[in-house]
Amino acid sequence: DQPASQNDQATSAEEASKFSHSPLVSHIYTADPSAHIFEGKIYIYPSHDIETSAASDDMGGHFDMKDYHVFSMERPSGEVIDHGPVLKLEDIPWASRQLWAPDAAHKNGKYYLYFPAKDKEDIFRIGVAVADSPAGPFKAQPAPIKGSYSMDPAVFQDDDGSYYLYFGGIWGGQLQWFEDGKLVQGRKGPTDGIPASDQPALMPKVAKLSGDMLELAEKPIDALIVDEQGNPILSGDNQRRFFEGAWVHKYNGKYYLSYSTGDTHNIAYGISDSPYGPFVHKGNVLLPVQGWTNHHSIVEFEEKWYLFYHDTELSGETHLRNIKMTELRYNDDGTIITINPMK
Ligand code: FUB
Repeated sequence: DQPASQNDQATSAEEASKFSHSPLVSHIYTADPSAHIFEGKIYIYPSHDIETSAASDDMGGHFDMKDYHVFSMERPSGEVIDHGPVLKLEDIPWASRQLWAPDAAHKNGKYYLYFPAKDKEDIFRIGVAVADSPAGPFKAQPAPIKGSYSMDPAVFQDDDGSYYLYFGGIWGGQLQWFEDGKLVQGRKGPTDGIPASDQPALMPKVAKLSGDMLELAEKPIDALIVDEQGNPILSGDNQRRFFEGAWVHKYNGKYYLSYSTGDTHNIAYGISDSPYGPFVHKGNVLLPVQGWTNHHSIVEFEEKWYLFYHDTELSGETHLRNIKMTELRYNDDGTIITINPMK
């Protein structure tokens, strides 16, 4: 009934405030946290931000990361253990620079780290590295995943044992340079290839992973994000269109695709009956945080849901971020209660 549920919400909000606004770690800068429950613990796979002399630009040159750390916690608000570094740029044969937002998956006793990096031609590709433990160390495959491009990989494991790879990001993520999976020659800048504002926006890509988790089992297709009328979100609809940082989770049998809107700094989401979409846009999971980028993951642990995200509280610099977590709650109709990180 109404009063009880309002009370419940107040209690949850107080609990949530125990973790929100506190960086999970402060000994290094971390960003883009992808969280999973492996072996009964919370594991977090973030980017490792570092100081750089690279210039700040609309292609994200100032995100110049060179390795990955993994973190674990026995429970929310528990001690955070740093297991890194677990994979270094110099040990990835095909990569040249910029280890951006990773994700991880588990299958048959092996752990897989999916990560973007620029190849020797300075084009983002997605690689995979394998470990026997969720805490690594991870060994990179000799080449990137065939047919992969752009960045921000996220792997969703469905209840039937299928794994789906979502990826893509515009501007510095280079998604706008590709058509039908092929690099279009001559595209160089952050907006070369971005559709006109009255045309459908570029969408995140989705493909099933192969049984060995190392390849795409099919050609990536658009994970379409549509409005309530079923029309694709338009390129000029900056408050709702996909920019980067796709994440998929399942709640009450429905698939939720959440993502960053980039230059409007929201984490928006849509809901679908299928992991391929179309995802009907429903609103925002998270409002803008301190810093330009907004990047998140959503995971269930012991029947509560958590949002992992980052901001720039520790440094005040967009490229030196710190990961955080807070509780995430749903309305009775399955929509997500928007989190305002500034409150
Ligand atoms: O961390 C580098 C890039 O910044 C990520 O890949 C994007 O999602 C944004 O957070």
